[in-house]
Amino acid sequence: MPETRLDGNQRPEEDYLSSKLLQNSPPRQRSILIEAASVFAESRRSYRVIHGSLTQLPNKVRNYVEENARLCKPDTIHICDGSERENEMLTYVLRKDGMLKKLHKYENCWLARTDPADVARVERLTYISTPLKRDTVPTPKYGAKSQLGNWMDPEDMDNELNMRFPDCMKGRTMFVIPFSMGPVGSPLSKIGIQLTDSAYVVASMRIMTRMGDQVLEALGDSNFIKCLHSVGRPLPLTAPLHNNWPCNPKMTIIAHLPHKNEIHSFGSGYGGNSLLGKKCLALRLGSNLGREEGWLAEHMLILGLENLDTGKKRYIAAAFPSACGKTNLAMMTPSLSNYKVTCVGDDIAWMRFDENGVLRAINPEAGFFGVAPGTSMKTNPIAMKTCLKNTVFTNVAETSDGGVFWEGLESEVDPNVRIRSWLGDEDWKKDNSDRPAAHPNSRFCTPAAQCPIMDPLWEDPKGVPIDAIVFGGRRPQGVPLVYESFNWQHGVFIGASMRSESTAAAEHKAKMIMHDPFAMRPFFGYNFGDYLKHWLSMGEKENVHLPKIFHVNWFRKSADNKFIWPGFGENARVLDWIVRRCDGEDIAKHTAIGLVPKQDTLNLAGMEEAVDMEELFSLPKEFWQNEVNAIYKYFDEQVNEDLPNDIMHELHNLEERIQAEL
Ligand code: GTP
Ligand code: SPV
Ligand code: MN
Repeated sequence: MPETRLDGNQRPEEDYLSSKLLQNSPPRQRSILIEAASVFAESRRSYRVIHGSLTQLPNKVRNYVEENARLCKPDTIHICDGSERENEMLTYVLRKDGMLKKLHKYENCWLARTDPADVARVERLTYISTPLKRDTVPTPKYGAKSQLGNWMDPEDMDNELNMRFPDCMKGRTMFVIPFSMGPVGSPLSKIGIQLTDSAYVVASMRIMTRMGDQVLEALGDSNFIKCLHSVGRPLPLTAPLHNNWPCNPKMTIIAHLPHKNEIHSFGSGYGGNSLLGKKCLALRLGSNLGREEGWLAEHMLILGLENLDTGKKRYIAAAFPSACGKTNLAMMTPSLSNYKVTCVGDDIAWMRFDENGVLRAINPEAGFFGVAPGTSMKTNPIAMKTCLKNTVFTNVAETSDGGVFWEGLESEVDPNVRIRSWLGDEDWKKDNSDRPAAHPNSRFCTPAAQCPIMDPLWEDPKGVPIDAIVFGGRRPQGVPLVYESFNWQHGVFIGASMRSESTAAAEHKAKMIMHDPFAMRPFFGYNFGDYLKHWLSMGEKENVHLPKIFHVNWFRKSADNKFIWPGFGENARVLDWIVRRCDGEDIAKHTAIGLVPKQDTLNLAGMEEAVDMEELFSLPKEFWQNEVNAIYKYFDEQVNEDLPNDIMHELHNLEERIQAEL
């Protein structure tokens, strides 16, 4: 019996098997009939399975694959097993297609350059479709456009998807990627099946998730999250590709159907648009599952902080918007020698209270998709050491000795090498080029297990106990280095009122201060008002240990437009203050916006450069009045009737304190 399935709704061999004709036939005739059926199947098949076997898939997975093969009409199907051999095959194909180039300077490292029109997440084309609009987004006031997500009616969504997916994989291979977000088999993990026509996506998912046979075994007959992805460029091509990178920016859509646990992504091969386990599953659908099942899916790093003097270890989760420092903090080399940082995760945290009331977090990912520019031996030596083998670099510049280059590596690159920019400019030089060597959102995709400071518990299915939650963003003005919330509810308010300067991680061009509550603005899977209620409800649980909540800002600038705080490893001084607060030390003083370090309680011993602490912690009254007004306007216009009263109450209180105390 061939294992290949048919292009059509029926499976003739099964029709035959179940038919009266077959049942009533004597055994010899029966076997002839079965053979005839398989020959018939062979003649009608529209694709070949070139790797793996459909019959070995759990039934639900097989049906999902076949259904979408009929829809997308790939030439061939490749079921990923996650093996080393398979990866070699894939990189071979990617090299042959001109999508990957080997970086000879390092071990098993690759460079991909995308179509310059496909370089970041596309927030304006990212949709959530639910029968009721209000389940996805609050209704904005005054006819304003929602900044808290894009909703689409399910029927319209159906039409949009039907305009794109039929025949979209013609001439290509459909890869079947079974992947687990979280350790395989952990009760906290979720399994997805991604179908994609991009081998680059397979190579990346292999690094970013646990992928392959063991996932199918763990899945068995259970349900899974359905993730369909196509670059949207069937063969033969009707227009040439740029950089051999297939994509279809005009038709791009990233669609989420939480009520069906489905993701449909079309037209982009880049990062969060195409690696569907990451933002789509782990955050957008994840936050929905978290609400239903009583946990939190957050855009947060998780780090361990050990005090080497006392041996005491704490875990911290921190939410900063995209390209605002999560990877750097998660891998930091502390400038305080009595601390050691270990990394649990750099982008996403799934957290829930365990039976003892302890908030436990897992990192659902298995790799880092980190911002390359700014990463150097000086700023983040751990990331540099992590990404020099088994790594796929995307849109960085290359050096003539087979290495990589990006902004921030100027003093670490051999001055004799020539640089080829991400756009292919040969002999790129800073002084005679008006464009950067690497795209500002260029990335390294590297296995977490390679990171020299991974926490021993990073794959513990129970998760690590969280003592502090930290919010932060890029705030050039007005926001101090660190402050602590008065309590959980005030902490939730601080998360809700986060703002940050836009970055290259999405399509926003100008540098502007955007509201980015909980660093989740592009990633909310459901109505932000309900999300706030979910967070507030955690504070009402009985017999739980609530983490303390803080806000940090590494990015305050002085009048001459320079960062006041040196950041990176020096941020350990702030973490030190945070964990000492968790220990209950009397080192905080009240201000209008929260608790800040008492005079001389931030450990500044041995700092190389003097920092103007007064400026760093100053709270200009006018700035904070404007801030409060901006938050009022945002809550009123954007969250409107869905804003919980407790949050409005916190804003009133902040306004009053600013009036009275600043
Ligand atoms: P995503 O992967 O997009 O979610 O980003 P991220 O939050 O992990 O940001 P990442 O750590 O990659 O940092 C983004 C940029 O900010 C890089 O260019 C860093 O060099 C820079 N950066 C990170 N931490 C600091 C800091 O403490 N101070 C300063 N000045 N820059 C920083
Ligand atoms: C982010 O933008 O927050 C990222 C990169 O982590 S991406 O995977 O493209 O979403
Ligand atoms: Mn991120």
